[in-house]
This record gives sequence, C-alpha cells and structure tokens, in this order.
Amino acid sequence: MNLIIRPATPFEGQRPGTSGLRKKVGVFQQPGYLEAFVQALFNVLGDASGKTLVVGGDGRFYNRTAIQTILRMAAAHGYARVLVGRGGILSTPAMSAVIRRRAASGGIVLSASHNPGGPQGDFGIKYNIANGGPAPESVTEAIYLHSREITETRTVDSPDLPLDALGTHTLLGTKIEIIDPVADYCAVQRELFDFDAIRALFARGFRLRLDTMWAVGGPYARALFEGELGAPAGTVVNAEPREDFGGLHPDPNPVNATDLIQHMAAADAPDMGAATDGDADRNMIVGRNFVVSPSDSLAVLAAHATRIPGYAAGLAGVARSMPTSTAVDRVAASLGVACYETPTGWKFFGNLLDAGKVTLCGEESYGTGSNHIREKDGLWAVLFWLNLIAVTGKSVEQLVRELWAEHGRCVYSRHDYEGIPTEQADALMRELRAALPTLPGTTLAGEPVAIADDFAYTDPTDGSVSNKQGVRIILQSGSRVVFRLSGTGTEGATLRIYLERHEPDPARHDLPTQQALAPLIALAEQVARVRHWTNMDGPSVMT
Ligand code: VG1
Ligand code: CO
Repeated sequence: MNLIIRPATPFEGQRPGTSGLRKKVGVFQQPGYLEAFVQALFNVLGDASGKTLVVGGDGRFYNRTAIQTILRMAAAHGYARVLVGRGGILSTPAMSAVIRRRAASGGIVLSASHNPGGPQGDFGIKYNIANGGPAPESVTEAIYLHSREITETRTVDSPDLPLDALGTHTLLGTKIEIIDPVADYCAVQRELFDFDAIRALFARGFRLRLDTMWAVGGPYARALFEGELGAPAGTVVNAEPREDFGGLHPDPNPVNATDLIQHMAAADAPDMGAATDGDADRNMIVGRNFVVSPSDSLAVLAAHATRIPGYAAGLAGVARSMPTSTAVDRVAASLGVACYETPTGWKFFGNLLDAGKVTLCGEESYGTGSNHIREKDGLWAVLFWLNLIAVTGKSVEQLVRELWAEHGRCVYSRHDYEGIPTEQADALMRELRAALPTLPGTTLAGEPVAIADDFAYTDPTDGSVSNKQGVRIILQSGSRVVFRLSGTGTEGATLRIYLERHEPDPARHDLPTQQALAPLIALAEQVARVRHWTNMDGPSVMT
C-alpha cells in the first residue's frame, strides 16, 4: 500500500454555510471535488499523529463513496485511528456522542441534513471538533481559505474497505475500526432519562407514532423505543434508511411530514407523534390534532427540566437562536436563569455549553438539545417529552397550554421564499439594510418601531464577533419580524421571514396563527417589498 500525492486545482465556492458544505450530488461527483475540501480540512487541522477521527453520515446517496475516499485520505494524513459507523452510518447527534465518549480529536459528518437526497438531491460534509460540536466560524473560514490554495491531495492506493461488518482494518499505519453506530448514542440517553418511567408509560398503553422519514433516525429509534423502552413494534414508521429518503423531503415540519400530521388528526390518533430529519438532529413534536411549535417545545422542556433525572439539579442557563421565539426567555426569567441569544446555527451554542453557561438550547427550525452532546438531538427531544408525560401524567397539548397560560403565547411563524435568483435576494436584503436607520421611531403595524438593526453577536467566552446575522425590526410591544437568507440551500437563495407576536390574552390563544400575525406579514411586505423582489405571491413554505 502506497501513499499517493496527486496534483490538485482549487474548486470555486467551497465555503461552508450554516452547517457545513452543501451542494448538489453532481457537484460532489466531480473528480477531485470532495478530495480538495477534505485536504483543505486536513491542512487546517495539521499533525494527525496519535489522533482519532470519527467518520459517518446519514446514509444518503454518495455516503459510502465519500466515506471510502475519506478513509484513504485520513490514512494518508497519518491519523492513528479512525472510527466509522457500521454501514457508514452515524446520525449527527450520534457523531457528537462518539467523539465525546471516545475522546476523538474530531469527526467528519456526511450529511445535507433536512435537504432532499438521491442522485439528483443534495450532499454535504461538515467537520466537528473535539467537544463534539460543529467547527466554529474561525475553523470553517480557514478551511475555505485553504480550499482556494490547494495544490495537491494525498491518499493511499487501497481497495474499498468492507463497511458492513464490525471489525478492524489497517490502512498504511492507520487503524480503521468499524463500530456499532447506535451504542454510544443510546448510552448517553440512558444517563439522562428515567427509562423505567417511560417503559411503564408504554406498558400502560400510551401510543407514540415516531416517523423517522426513511432517514438515519430509524435504526436509533428502533433500538431505543421498540427495543429498550418496550414500545410496540410499528411505533417507529418509515424506519429503514434509504439513499433517497423515499423521494421525500426529510424535514420534520407540518408541510413535509404530512403523513404524520394526518395520523395525528385522525379520530383514533396516537397520544403523541414525532418526526426526525435526514440526520436525526431535528425533531417535531405533535399532540393529538395539536402541532407544537419548536420554540414552544424548547420553553416547555426548560420549564419542566428538573423533573428529568439528567437535569434535576436545575439549568445553568438557556440559549436560543435569534429568530427563535422569546417563549424560552420568559421561562428563563421566571426560573431566574440567563437566556443567551445567538446567531442561527448550532455552532454558536458550543462555547456557551462548554463554559457551563447554558444547559438547554434550541432553534425555531425544529432543533432542540442540551449539554449532553454538542449537536441538536431529535430523539433526545422525543425522550424528554415522553419522560415529562410519564411523570406529569399530562398530554402534549396540556403541557403547551399551561405554558401559554403562565407566560402568554408567543404566536410564531416562519415564511420561506425558496429558489429566488441570488441577485434578487441580495438586492432585497441590501435595500432593507439601507432602510434600517430610517425606521426607529416610525410607526409600523400600528406601533412605534423600537429597534431596527442587523443582528451582531459577540461570543461571551472568546469574544469572536459575527456580523450581519439577520435584519430585525422590533416593535414597542416586542412583536418582531426578522429577515435572513438561508445558508443551507443549494439552489438560488431562500429568504426566511420570521414573525413573532406575544399574546397574553388566553381568550385569543386559539386564533389561527397566520391571522394573528397578519399585521406583521403586512409590515414585512411594506418594508422589504417581498413580492417585488421575489416575484412570488406568497411564501413557498410556511411553518
Ligand atoms: C437552517 C436552520 C438553522 C439550522 C440549520 C441546520 O439554516 O434555519 O436553524 O441550524 O438549517 O440544520 P439556514 O441557514 O438554512 O436558515 V440541519 O438539521 O439542516 O443541519
Ligand atoms: Co439535520
């Protein structure tokens, strides 16, 4: 077996976005494309001797090919050990768990998460650091800069390794271990939740429908819920990971998980429904004919955290991404703990978690998690809800309604305008940013504008600054509209408009969300000329 050094030329646009580098599969299939990015990563990471790397992905099309390429390159780079999930499988939270439990120096996740898969779909790659979390911007920017200066890539001339059986192989001097992809993950969950209480809940006939959307969550959910926790077979549906996610969009929201929503609205609906995304880090929680908004879910978990063994000592603090609703802020205030507001993307929670400043964190995009790992964790959220239901005897809907009764309801919606020509989307944001200084003090949606700015974040632990993280228009009452462009798409631009209004009056908690937000929707149109720039009559997705 020999080391091979190949001359290489840089590819355009290998800048990681909100969560790694995501492109159409065809882009990754270009000869040398993946190699150039991985070499840039290894160049940034430097000396690998004595170090352990973890590799795995969500099983989508191109996962296996990419993993074989990466294993050869990791050997050429001199890693002591590489751990690979059997079949090339590791959900994003499982990757985080493996890195932490096995003291690895980092891991490479192959996933485009909630983006569609298959030969015509998307592929992605992301690096996680030794704490188990996504690399911070300083690292992702360094990778991008190196990708522009690549002159050679290094690999070894070895045949593909058998990924489907546990075992150990040697490539050059590197030990490659094929590991059980679910064991470490399940061990982490066992330390946090009262499995006996959840087991007893299922034994009493509680019915859960858990839709893993033909994605990587399936094997984890089967092992945990139908295996250890005794839920009846068939609790987990769409559980066999497929390379194309069954041709569906593995994004657990009411628009894409329509099958689950229908089941939960039926006369014989189960007690609780849940869904996870492509790489199983997102979750949607549904009660009987009752969809829980992700921001409310985070707030409910925070409010009741001490009922869960892993959080019995209380919360150090909480964090949410800026566009996420302020429901959790209200809970944090009543608990007397700090609430941090970060830019979009899980990488911004890592430092806060490492510093012990926060215990729970979450995003409006169906992401919830805690200090148990450094990624959001879809099945963790399902376990948390089940544990809460088991110990409180309350339904999903009751738990949310109690939150609203105590703190008021943060009525919330996100409007996505997908596939806009990039120039048009940039022009909208430019015009909006230019108008910001003129807005404070003016009246919009019948209220004075209190703040109109572009969100900037200074990390409280390392002082790093992230600018231009989303335009916010906040009215005197706290109602707000936020505009930002997605950093995970692969075609054109996606404009996200986030709308939030606090409703203290319980008599108005059941107003249809879009109706309750109508004045803010009109405000968005007025200040950003959304129809003009997008050339669309309305959002392509509303969640
Ligand atoms: C989206 C979400 C963001 C999330 C990110 C990764 O990013 O808005 O909250 O962290 O996806 O989630 P953007 O830039 O498209 O708005 V996942 O589950 O795709 O890794
Ligand atoms: Co995901």
